[in-house]
Amino acid sequence: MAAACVFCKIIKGDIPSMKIFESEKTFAFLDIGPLSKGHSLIIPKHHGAKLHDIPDDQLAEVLSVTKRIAVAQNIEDYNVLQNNGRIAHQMVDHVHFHLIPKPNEQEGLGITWPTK
Ligand code: DGP
Repeated sequence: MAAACVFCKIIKGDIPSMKIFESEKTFAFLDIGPLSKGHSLIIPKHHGAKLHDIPDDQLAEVLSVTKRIAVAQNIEDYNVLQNNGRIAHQMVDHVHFHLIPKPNEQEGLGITWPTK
């Protein structure tokens, strides 16, 4: 745990979040600024800024949980994204995997388009 880390505070419950999953090593919650409905973040409880800072067993479980959430959401199309460093658009220095559903564009807009 890192005292000043926003994601460590979320794990501890000091900052509220919409929790999806929690185990001994892994935590998952909804992104505060979702790019699509169900955009979630899956993180190791071990604090580390970048991918190479995380022990293999923690990384393995994070990826497995990411897959299980995708299956549970029943989504066919999605992106899994993981940023390292400012130039690569990492804003929170605690490793996290984004799971971003890519809804059918018509459904995503909430519009029923005519088929003909
Ligand atoms: P990245 O650019 O890869 O570091 O993405 C960081 C993500 O973290 C961004 O999509 C917004 C999300 N985020 C930042 N602060 C909070 C927070 O306090 N709560 C939640 N749920 N998400 C947060």
